[in-house]
Amino acid sequence: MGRLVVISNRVADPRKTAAGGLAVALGQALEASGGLWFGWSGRITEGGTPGEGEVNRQQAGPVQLVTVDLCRDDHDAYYERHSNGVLWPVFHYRLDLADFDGGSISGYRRVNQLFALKLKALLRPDDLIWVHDYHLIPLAAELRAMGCEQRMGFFLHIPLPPPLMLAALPEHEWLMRSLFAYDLVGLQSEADVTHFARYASDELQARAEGDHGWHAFGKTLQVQAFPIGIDVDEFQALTRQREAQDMHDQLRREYARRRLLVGVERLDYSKGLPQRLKAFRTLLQKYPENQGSATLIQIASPSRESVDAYASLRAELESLSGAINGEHGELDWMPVRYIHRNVARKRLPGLYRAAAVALVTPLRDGMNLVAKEFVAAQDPEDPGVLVLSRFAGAAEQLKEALLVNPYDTARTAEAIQRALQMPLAERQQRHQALLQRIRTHDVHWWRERFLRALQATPAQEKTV
Ligand code: GDG
Repeated sequence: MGRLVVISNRVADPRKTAAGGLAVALGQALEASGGLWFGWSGRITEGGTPGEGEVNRQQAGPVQLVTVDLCRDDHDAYYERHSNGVLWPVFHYRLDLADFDGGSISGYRRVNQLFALKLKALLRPDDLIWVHDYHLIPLAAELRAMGCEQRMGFFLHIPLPPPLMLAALPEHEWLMRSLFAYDLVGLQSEADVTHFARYASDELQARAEGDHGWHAFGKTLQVQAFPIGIDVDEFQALTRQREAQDMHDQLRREYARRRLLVGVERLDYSKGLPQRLKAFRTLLQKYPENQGSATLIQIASPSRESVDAYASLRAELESLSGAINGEHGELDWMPVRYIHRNVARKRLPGLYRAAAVALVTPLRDGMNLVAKEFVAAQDPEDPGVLVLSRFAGAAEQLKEALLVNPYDTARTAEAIQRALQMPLAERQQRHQALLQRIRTHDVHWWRERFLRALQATPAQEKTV
């Protein structure tokens, strides 16, 4: 394999554990090839010129980290308004939350051009290029326009919606056409691949070619599902560490005679948090044995606070958890422990392991790694139960979870009750099957499968 070049909006130092499984997994592949990781520095410069940015270089062992600063205008337009204000909601089926007028296709494109220009100067002819996520969809098209002929792959971490939903994007044709500048596009689930196929044939008049190929604009693009996983070994090692064990022991002591449920996510409207709290409230109302016992620890870590939809969601969650505690709380017990703060990664496995039930109930999610982390952290002798939304990409794989429709709060409450009462033998059986699945399809499997498929793409004319 040639040198691997990874491009993503944010660049993490793979040597730091806080970076998480994806950074570690990509870091390993980058290390093996003496690779390069390129993206935004996280720095915003005041008063800079749009379309320009300082380049920073740093060496992390054998891996080169190269980042670009963005001026305030570029950052707002590309990242906040277009990527997070338009693309994120549309790709999560939330046309109602997309701020189409506030979006900035020109800012989005300008930053992709800036990245392409800075990256091009660093590329070698035999590099293997792997671009990540919705911020950078047109990057390959920009690189091709500058004459780059390397193999290029793209992985979309979020869902790809059905064609008529994508068609709500004023520039959908331009955006989807720009995918044809890649040699390989990886999506999280088979549902996403089906949506791509329908879009490609209906809107772009592309022709299917072979098992995964789509031919249009004189090019063939391979499109396949590569469901992302976690580093199970790394997460289990984290589970055995002191911080996680202390967290676990402390919670087990505190909840010795109670039942603990857990939810962990960024505070995001895709994650179904209000629906989850409502289902939990129904659980307390409908099954009174949970009164004084079932406690939901909900971590909703701060995210994208400058986007309006996130601020109103935050207010809604505060009001709902306050209402549930007001209605059901007792002098010595509160049903919802709602935490709008970031929890240290080292403590998460302890929290997962102490819980009898995890509620992973997004309205739409590319994959959802929390579901997999929860499974990895369980004690196989006495495992907790995963309640999982059928609308998470992970539901295609994790069939032994209790699958729910999060919009149906009554049935979700029933599923939570079933989870709380599940006999040990059934819990063990389900957990064993889930663990085997996340182990076989871990993040290393994902990375290797993607890179192998990228290398195997046929050589062809590169311009689109
Ligand atoms: C996108 C897609 C896809 C969460 N709160 C805290 C914290 N986390 C960690 C979790 C997990 C990660 O963040 C979240 O990953 P998810 O997969 O659940 O969700 P997104 O952030 O939306 O990720 C998603 C993923 O990309 C990968 O392709 O699965 O569908 O939306 O690792 O543990 N970590 C710490 N404190 C927190 O408070 N330390």
